[in-house]
Amino acid sequence: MKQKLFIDGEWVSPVRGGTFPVVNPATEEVIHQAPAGTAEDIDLAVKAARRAFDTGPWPRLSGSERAKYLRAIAARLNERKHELGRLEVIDNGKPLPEAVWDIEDTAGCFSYYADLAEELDRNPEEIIALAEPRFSSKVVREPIGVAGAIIPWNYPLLMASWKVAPALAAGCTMVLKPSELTPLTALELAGIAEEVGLPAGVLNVVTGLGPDAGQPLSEHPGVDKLAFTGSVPTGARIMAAAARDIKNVSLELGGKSPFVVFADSDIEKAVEWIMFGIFWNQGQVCSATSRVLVEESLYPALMERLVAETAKIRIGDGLSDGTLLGPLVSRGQYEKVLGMIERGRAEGAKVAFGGKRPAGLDTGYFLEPTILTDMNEDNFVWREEIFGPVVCVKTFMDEADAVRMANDSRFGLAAAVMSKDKARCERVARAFRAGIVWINCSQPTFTEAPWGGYKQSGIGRELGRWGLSNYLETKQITSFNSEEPW
Ligand code: TXE
Repeated sequence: MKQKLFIDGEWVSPVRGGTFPVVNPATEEVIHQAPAGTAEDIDLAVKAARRAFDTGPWPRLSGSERAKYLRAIAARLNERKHELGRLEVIDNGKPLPEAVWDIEDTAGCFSYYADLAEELDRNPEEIIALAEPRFSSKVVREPIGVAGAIIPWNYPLLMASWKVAPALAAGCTMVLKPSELTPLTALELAGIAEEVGLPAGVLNVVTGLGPDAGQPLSEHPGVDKLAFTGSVPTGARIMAAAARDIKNVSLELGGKSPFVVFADSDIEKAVEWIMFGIFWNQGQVCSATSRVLVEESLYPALMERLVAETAKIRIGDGLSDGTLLGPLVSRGQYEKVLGMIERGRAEGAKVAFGGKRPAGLDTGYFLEPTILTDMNEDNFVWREEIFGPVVCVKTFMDEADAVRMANDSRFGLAAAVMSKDKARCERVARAFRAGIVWINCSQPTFTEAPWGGYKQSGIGRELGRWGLSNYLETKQITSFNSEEPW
């Protein structure tokens, strides 16, 4: 495990020399002391990224040349996926197969943006048709500059790749600040960048606490663009900091994503997607299927099957064979989720399953998979992001009722609908006020497709070509081509 920050191609100790403990959430043991970067380290990192952008080779390389580095990073990630997956498990708590899957997706993200970097060479400019024939105009895309990325703890390396890969593909340089809860794999990514010979200053990784390292990064005048994934209050703080010198921002914030299940649905399939949607990654997923809306006539049968299947989930250390549900990421998150369940009960919700620490697991931030029912629409648990393995189930009367309830949220990240009636699925999909909509499934995520939310779920889109656009400026170059006077 790395002990130092990665700034300007060098491994350096934080200027103030501090560290912070990294805890394995399954055992509650301190497994590492990570370097605690502060404003001084952020300043050094931003200046290094600035030099690398303003005078270094990186933005001046062709897209195909940059793609070679991205592919080399992808190859190293794939070679080390089991080792990096284990590191992710002891840092975050997720089951090992999920963690290895994350690393494969991370590598896939670097490969995908390598393709898009090459495509930049194939389409270097776009000619614009002008009504005025004496002029001609073309549009070129250029890297936006120095990007600051602040990322969360639920998919530590994968969330890094959603920002690092498109930024590097575009020709930007970057300062990456991982979550203090899961700093380990971001430092490994820095090691991989060093191994593949990425020029100094192109990728800098500064670990540290949010207010000590994240805040100075969001306020630094040398940063041109901020990309953030995390909570709404922190996103608002970052946006306010960015407003001071009009930095470009993209934000991926929370969600309270509905899954509308019509009565003609196959119950087994519905149960499978609900469980995948809310228990995968312990429900610590921004797009988690946290509100299930079931057509009234299907409710008793669906609940019976959902409770029966949920009872079979094996809870334990993510490194143990067969674990399906690991611990929550931290004591803070564990207490927050338990507190929310209590508040939901106090406001009238019933616990159909779970709701407490599993018997026999006295150490670690373990929580039973939890199903809540019978809450009012104004119940806290129905309205607020829980970010744990807790699903709220309610009934609806008809399609209009379902759409109204689904959209009655300050969030709009994702939504899903299940029915055998294709026309109805399409209609409901269009009616959802959400950036990601699934039909007859919930959660599958593809690097090629745009990811991001409506309303308070954020601004902008990651992944796909939209993700690359986050890191590109658009420039028009217009020429006057006539010998006649204007
Ligand atoms: O998030 P924060 P936390 C939600 C989820 C969770 C809650 C709190 O509901 O329970 O947020 O989690 C950095 N300036 N999501 O406290 O604070 C911080 O160091 C700049 C949803 O972990 O948003 C970390 O790197 N940066 C979400 C990152 O912000 C600051 C994923 C995220 O932390 C900062 C995670 C500051 N002032 C939590 N303060 C999703 N959408 O996927 C903190 N940070």
